[in-house]
Amino acid sequence: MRLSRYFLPVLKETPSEAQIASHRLMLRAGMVKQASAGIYSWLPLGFKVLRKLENIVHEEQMRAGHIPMLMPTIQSADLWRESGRYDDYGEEMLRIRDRHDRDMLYGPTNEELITDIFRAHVGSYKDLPLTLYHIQWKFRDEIRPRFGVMRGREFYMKDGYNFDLTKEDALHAYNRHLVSYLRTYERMGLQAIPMRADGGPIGGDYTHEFLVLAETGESEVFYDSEITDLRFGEREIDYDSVEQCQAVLEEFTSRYARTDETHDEAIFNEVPEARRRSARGIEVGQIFYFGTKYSEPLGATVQGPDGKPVPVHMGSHGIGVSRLVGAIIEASHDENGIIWPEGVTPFHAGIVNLKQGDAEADAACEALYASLTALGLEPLYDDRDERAGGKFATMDLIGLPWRITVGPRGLKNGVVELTSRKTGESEEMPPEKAIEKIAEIYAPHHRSVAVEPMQQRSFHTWL
Ligand code: P5A
Repeated sequence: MRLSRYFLPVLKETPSEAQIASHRLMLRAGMVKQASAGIYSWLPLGFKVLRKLENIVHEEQMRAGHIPMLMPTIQSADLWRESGRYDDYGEEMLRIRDRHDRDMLYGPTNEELITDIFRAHVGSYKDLPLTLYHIQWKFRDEIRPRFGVMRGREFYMKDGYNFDLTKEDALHAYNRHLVSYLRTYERMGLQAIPMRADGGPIGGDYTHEFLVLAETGESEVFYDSEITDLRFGEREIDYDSVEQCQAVLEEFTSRYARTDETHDEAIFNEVPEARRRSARGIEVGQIFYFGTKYSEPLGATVQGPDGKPVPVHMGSHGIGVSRLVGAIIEASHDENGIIWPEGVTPFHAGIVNLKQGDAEADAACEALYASLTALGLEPLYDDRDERAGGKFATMDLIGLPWRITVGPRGLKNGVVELTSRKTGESEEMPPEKAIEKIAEIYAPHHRSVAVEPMQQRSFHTWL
């Protein structure tokens, strides 16, 4: 993309309504624009990051064997009356009446709708296990929407639902989600710690939230500092293996880590004092096991091996995709702007032409642009007729991990400059070498998805 042809409405001034860094930077970098309280338009740069996160979520869900679909945003109130949640959900539910006076609502979550689909189409235990998911906009009429996309009213969520014959099978689905979430967040450059939490309006008393530690986080958390040393890393996992998934769950949840809702001072005090931490965190996901809470009232049963109908055991599992954009920035920025982790950056590298209009500099930039593009990478070329300082400030603000600076003086010596946004370190090298380095850096993020051929096909149709 050439910046002269892009739509990147960066702001010079810091918007006064933004209280935290991620909100400020998303507005300044022209990623979002508020449409009304807690509701945002995603401008091209923000939309690109949102799509990158969405793709990572799809890849990791399919890798775990979960099946993508799409449910609507508007739901009928009738199903929610069947589960008893229509009245329970309270003011956060946006209720709508259509022209026929039917009660509708903008879905805050989809347990009822998916259970209705299940009961209509699945009748035998032989069709289990089954996990369906979608990534769709949700609406919660939060009393205090704030911090930009972090606590929105309209927000983008991946929500998945597992259906199993027994509690044991459903707990495997729970563990499988925990493993796939650990992978998902690490690919986004984040450490998200699973912590025992409260079921809230979704229900069940077995649930973990995933928290990114950050001073500006809305949740108060208590944990054993040892937990921050754990990494999922590159390990291979068989998602069908009950033992392997259970082992990961045990590794990541055996140390004390709880949100304030479930915090227990007496148990916490058993952790050696030097390792006891209380801090704040951003909740970027939550997994639940709630048994037959929805399947019983909605009559979602299957015929068991003995021919008798049994209600299925269920759980639901959510990732806050739009909130993650803010969480990543909160975890990765400095005084000059955003610093995107390589796995989610909207463009792979920026090209800054120090002397637009100089034949040699223009030609070198065009050649770099063409080479990066040919490698399947997306460069952002600042081809505007602006002074160098302004171009650098924009690149720092929008946070691309790598910048190639091209100027007539360097070109005389056959070099360009490659700069890391994270460390600020620059190195001069011939243009071909810069391309080679960037290609090497991004190679791991371009790995093909190791999923079944069938799933791989459906995955590719997503891109
Ligand atoms: C699990 C999936 C659920 O709704 N039902 C379907 C379950 N869980 S949850 O914890 O309530 O939400 C899942 C994740 O969505 C994000 N989230 C939000 N993001 C932005 N603005 C909001 N107002 C908001 N509310 C929830 C969180 O990341 C949460 O973990």
